[in-house]
Amino acid sequence: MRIDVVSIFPSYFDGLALSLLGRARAAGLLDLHVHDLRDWTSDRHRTVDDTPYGGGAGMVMKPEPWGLALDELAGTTPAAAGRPTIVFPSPAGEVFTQATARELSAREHLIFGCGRYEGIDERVFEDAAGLGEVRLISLGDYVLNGGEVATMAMIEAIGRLVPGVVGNPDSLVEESHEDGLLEYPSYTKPALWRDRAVPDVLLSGNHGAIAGWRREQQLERTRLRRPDLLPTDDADEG
Ligand code: 6GU
Repeated sequence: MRIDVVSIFPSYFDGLALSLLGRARAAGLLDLHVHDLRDWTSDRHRTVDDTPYGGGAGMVMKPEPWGLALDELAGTTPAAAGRPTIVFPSPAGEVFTQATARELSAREHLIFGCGRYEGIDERVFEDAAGLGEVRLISLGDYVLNGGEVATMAMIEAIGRLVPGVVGNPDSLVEESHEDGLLEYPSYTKPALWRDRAVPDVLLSGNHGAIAGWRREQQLERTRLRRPDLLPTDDADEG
């Protein structure tokens, strides 16, 4: 998979050289390129923002550098891949979930456009639709200062689903959100720590009982912490 990121703060993405994703990049599984939006400006001050038409607080990102950047990067889509998917992190977008991560992990070429200030001139999104599939995606209902941290989160969630990135694929299936429920609690040695014992069933060697206990724990935690994730009880309706 090829991933391009456009940002006015490219050093935010230095962390992608670390750990699992760093290893995936070194192994050639993830071809990640980070770009400075100002490289597509041509004025002496490398200007990327201006005041909003219609007035209001803050600044808006100018369309011209974005248009040039996206034209150029869409031209780097691997020949076999067709058109890129262009993601603009935005609190006004669709909410990112594990299903979104799974969907985007199957793409050959992702381009992330990180906005700052009050956002990007709306025509950039319309214009980019001529280059590929445009997605405005939010991490959730709170406000960040720009798209960089959201892009980091999305790249990590997407990248670990690319085949080969996570060494043992079994470890992908027993996680929170993969089956629509929160993950069961985990324990390791010692069996007794600060007067707290590991649940007996986990020491029993009874695999059926362990699987049953883990399922109950998943349901109970999901009921307590994230009841919105549980299937609705149709029997109560109509
Ligand atoms: Cl994707 N961007 C910004 N600026 N704020 C956010 C967000 C994205 N998701 C949640 N808050």
